[in-house]
Amino acid sequence: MMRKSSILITGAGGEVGSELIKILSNNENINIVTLDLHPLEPSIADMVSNQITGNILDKNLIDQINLEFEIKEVYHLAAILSTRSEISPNIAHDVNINGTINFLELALKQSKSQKNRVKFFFPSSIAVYGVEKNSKQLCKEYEAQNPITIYGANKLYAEKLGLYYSHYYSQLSDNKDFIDFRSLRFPGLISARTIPSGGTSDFIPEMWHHIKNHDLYECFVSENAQIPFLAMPDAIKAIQKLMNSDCSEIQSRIYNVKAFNPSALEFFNLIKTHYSDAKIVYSINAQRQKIVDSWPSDIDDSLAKKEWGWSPNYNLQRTINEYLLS
Ligand code: AKB
Repeated sequence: MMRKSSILITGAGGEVGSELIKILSNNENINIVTLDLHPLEPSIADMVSNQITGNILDKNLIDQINLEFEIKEVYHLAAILSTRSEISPNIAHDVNINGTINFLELALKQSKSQKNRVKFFFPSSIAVYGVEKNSKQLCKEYEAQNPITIYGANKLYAEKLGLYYSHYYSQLSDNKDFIDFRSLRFPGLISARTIPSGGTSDFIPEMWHHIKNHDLYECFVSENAQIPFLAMPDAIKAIQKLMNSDCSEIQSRIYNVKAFNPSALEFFNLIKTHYSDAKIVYSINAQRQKIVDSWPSDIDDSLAKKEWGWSPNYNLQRTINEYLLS
């Protein structure tokens, strides 16, 4: 039986997955296979060829996927985000690490059977960093890798696993089958369509959506909280640009990307110029504040600019005026 040539997206129903599907499905020649714990929204489900509902830890299911499809690219987006991971660190480890290994192994099997390297996209995070509170360090990729969360530690180790499967897997044997691993360290993301949940960067997107819908936001961090962000269309653009780059361009394989980094107060003040009744109350959650304080207030994305020509389309003004308000 001929296996269908496909791309596989895990965590496909999430914020990033559903936006990625919209863009990738513009290419009619791509067979999109999705895996998510829950059924996709009908409008997104219509855009994919095979929707699989199941768990990324289910090895029998992954074996079936391996038999049925010829997978050219994996976008492994399924993960438990930082705040939720702190509530259940064991589950976070299982999903974020064992789940990732399951798909690295799948990509490896596919690379072997196709005799061609399968591309593997992994969304990493600014959570891999750990800096002093109020530090103004503009973190480069190799600096300050001292995460204080299980999620950050998971992301950092998963990056290392990806590099291992990409460059060194079975290095003692002659049989060198590798995958083609590529990863972005995403900052906070803001989408016009969805409100994230379970993350710690959620205060900025929550602020936007709560004020837009109810004029009020109860903010779980202080007005000075400041981390980098990216509008969702730029996150998708970055994934596509990285995945379409030639192997010779992407020497580093793991890259920071960001566009703007307002403090909570700065972001609120901008929202207020559009929603004059907007109100904010600060009801600080000390644990979540500590996590945000441990993340850099800005990151250096010059490596991505240099190696594969990364540049965001949306600065903060454009994000609000031309994306969120449109
Ligand atoms: C989270 O807050 O956990 C994520 C992230 C920054 O990776 N959005």
